[in-house]
Amino acid sequence: MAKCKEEVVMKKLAFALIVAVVACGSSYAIPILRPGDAVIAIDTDPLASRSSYPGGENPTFILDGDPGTKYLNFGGNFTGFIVTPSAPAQVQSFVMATANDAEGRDPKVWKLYGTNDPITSTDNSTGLAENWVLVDSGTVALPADRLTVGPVVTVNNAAAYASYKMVVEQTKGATIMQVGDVLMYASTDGSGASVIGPGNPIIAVQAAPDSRYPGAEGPANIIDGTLAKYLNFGKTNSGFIVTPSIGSSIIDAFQITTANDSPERDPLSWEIYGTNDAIATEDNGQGDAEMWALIASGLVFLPMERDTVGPMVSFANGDAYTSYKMIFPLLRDGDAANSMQIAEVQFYGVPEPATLALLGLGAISLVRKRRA
Ligand SMILES: [Ca+2]
Ligand SMILES: [Ca+2]
Ligand SMILES: [Ca+2]
Repeated sequence: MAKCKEEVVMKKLAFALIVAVVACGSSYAIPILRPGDAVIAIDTDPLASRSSYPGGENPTFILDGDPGTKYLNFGGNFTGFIVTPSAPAQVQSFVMATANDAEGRDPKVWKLYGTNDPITSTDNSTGLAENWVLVDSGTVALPADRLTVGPVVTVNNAAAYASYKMVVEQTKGATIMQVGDVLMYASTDGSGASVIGPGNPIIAVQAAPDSRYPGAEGPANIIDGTLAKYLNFGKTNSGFIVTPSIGSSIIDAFQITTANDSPERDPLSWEIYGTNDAIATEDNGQGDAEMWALIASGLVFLPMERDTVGPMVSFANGDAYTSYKMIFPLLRDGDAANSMQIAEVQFYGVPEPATLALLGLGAISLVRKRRA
């Protein structure tokens, strides 16, 4: 663990990019992350259920043909239901009716799954106990009007299934999901009788990633150059994936700036992984859609002071990567914290030669040669 000498040279490049050059052995380490780099939030914990509903707003109320009674799930995005029609059916369209209030809670992005397994998932579980086939997915444009039947949504489905799972991946924006009624049809145009109705077995489910952040406190804030923070309610094992626009690089140090409040939310342990794969993980995903190599891990003792740059943490690494994944398995006080948060992160390292030329850093070596 060779400690870098910090900021030996400051160079202002022609295009006004200020690069702090850090002498690290015989090589030059520069800040690798820049505002605007592609960055997403992740949490490596498994999918979990936070599904719950009021007793008088349980999922059976979407089967009663009365939009005035609704199913409301406090879990919000990724909540839904598993329903078993009286007989296996080939669902090829569905219709939803809006509930009485709060348009933001309406379903927007949906996924429909089918199974022929007996349903063993329990109410308010993840609904993953069966083998599910993704039938189709899309967006439903429910009307702003309340207690109103929405458009017929066609489902591309070639098979009959004994049970269906409808998941609302996104509401219209609220952190609660609700819907007045749901009807499913064997026809493609909503004609005929609904294949689901009163008396069919139905349970509430949610299989949600642990990663989630407030709209104004997203992962882009870790490289925005300001004290605006990134906060993830996933707490432990949350983090980010970043693809530096600087290109392929070899990193061997990082520095974290603490956020404005709540020191218990500060990272305590860290892991950094590298990949040369294109990033396929979605924002708020589990960060496992690529092949990752562990570069280094350890503890970081961040200052109690808020909005403060922490220590330079160095590690041994000789491998170049195009993207990095950093997660925080432990927080300063994970029991007291409701989230993980940091204001800034910077990686230090050496860009690949092609990138160095692009940055004009060849000029720096020339200057040094003349002095020698
Ligand atoms: Ca109803
Ligand atoms: Ca920031
Ligand atoms: Ca977590």
